[in-house]
Parts: sequence; structure tokens; C-alpha cells
Amino acid sequence: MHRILITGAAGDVARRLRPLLAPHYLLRLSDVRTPKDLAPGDDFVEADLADLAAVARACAGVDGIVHLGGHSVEGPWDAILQANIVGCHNLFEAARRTRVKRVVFASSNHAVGFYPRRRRIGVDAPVRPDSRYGVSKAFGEALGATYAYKHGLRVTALRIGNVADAPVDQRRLAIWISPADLAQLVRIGLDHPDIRYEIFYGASDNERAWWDNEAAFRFGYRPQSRAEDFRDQALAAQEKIAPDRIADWYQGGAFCSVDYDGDEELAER
Ligand code: 15L
Repeated sequence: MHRILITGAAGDVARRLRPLLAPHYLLRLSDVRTPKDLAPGDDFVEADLADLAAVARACAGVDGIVHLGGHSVEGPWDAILQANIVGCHNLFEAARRTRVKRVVFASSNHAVGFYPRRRRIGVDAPVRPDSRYGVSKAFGEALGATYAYKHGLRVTALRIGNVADAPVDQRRLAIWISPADLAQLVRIGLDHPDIRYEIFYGASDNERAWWDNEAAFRFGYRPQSRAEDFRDQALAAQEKIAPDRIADWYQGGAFCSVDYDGDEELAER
């Protein structure tokens, strides 16, 4: 991979990833808003993901795409529909039309958020989205598989936990990923010769992990960061958060408890 496009370039994850990817690729950036830290000479194409022609202009001439764009938390259906359903379809379709070779799609742990924390899941577990946002990420994973097997794109979906400099609470001790480890996974998706369609969990080397990331390890992922190194500060921060029966039970946390009117009895498996 030589020239890559990063969508959602004005967002927080892109801000952390850009300096880690810049030594290895020529970066083109795209977003609906201009990144605050854009430097003179940066290759930036403004594009709304809901506008296929604009997305195709952003994709023209790149070898690979890191698709971070879209709505990054739960939101009203129309916002999710435009940014993450229509927008994700436009991204894959524009990639196909402009003959991009690879897409790394930022999926999310919320595609499987309704598994209980006591259960360890691999990438083959059926999706259990915890929100409209989680459903849109499951949709993106499904779309990626279609474009991989039908149209020959090489696609990697990363079910990202939480990207930050350090885990900020107890749940994040299980799902945190450092920017450097995320960059490592992105680079596997962009460059590994055997990628056709893969799902990896975007997590660091976390003792409390709920996910079996064997698939990523097979492709050479060797996370360097460990959530447990930040245990004391994360647990101290947790003390200040009110207990929540639903959020504390399920992997997706508060995404599960918002609007919850499901069974009184929580899922054991
Ligand atoms: C996500 O998918 C979100 O993009 C991020 O903002 C966090 O909420 C993260 O999940 C999380 O689960 O902590």
C-alpha cells in the first residue's frame, strides 16, 4: 500500500492514528469538516459520506482506505442511517468503482455488545448489537464481506474496543486499545498478503479481555500495550461511576442500558 485515504480524519481516533501511519504511507484525509490540525500541504478532500460522488472523488487514486468516518456513538436513527448505513455503502461502492484494493473498516465492540461480560467470544460469535450504532457496525461488517467475496476488495473489519491513551474505567480495562496497537492492526489490514475478509478485535494485551483475538494473532498481531498497567487509576475512576445493573453486566456497557426495557433476567450466555 502506498497512498491511503483516512475517512473521519477530523475525529479523535484519526488524530491519534495519523502520525503513526504517516511514516509508512502517503495520507489523504477526508471528512465532512476540516481537521483542526490540518497542516499546509496535507492532502485533504472534504466529503460527506452520504454523497456518493464526493466519496468517489476522495477515493480516486488511493490504494487503500481506513474508514473511520461516520457517527461514532449511539444516535437518532436518521443520523445513523445517513452516516453509517448510506455512508458505509457509499464508501464500499466508491472503493469498488475507483478500484481501491483494500478497506480497513472501523467496526466496534457494540456490534456484539449484548454478550455478558462473563462470556468470552471469538469473531465467529453471531452479532448481538447493543444499539442502532451497533447495528450499523454489524451492517458494515456484512457489507465488507459482500464486497470482499463478490468484488475482490480485501477487507478487514476491526471491532474496536476503546481507543485512548489509557483505560478510563473498569470496562475499558477489558476493551482498551492503545493508538500504537490500533496502528499495528490497521497496517496488517492494509498490507498483509493473505487478507481477504477478516474480523479482528481492536484490543491491546488486556488480562481481563472478553474476546478471543486468535484471528489477529494468526496474522501477526503482537499488541505491546497492557491495560493492567493502568489498573489503579481505572479502578479509582470506576468508584465515581454509579452502578448500573444492565451496563455492568453486558460487554457494551451503557450502550446496553440506554432505553432498556428488556427482560428482568439478564443473559447468562
Ligand atoms: C465505540 O464504538 C465508540 O466509538 C467510542 O466512542 C466508545 O464509546 C467505545 O465504543 C466504547 O465502547 O468504549
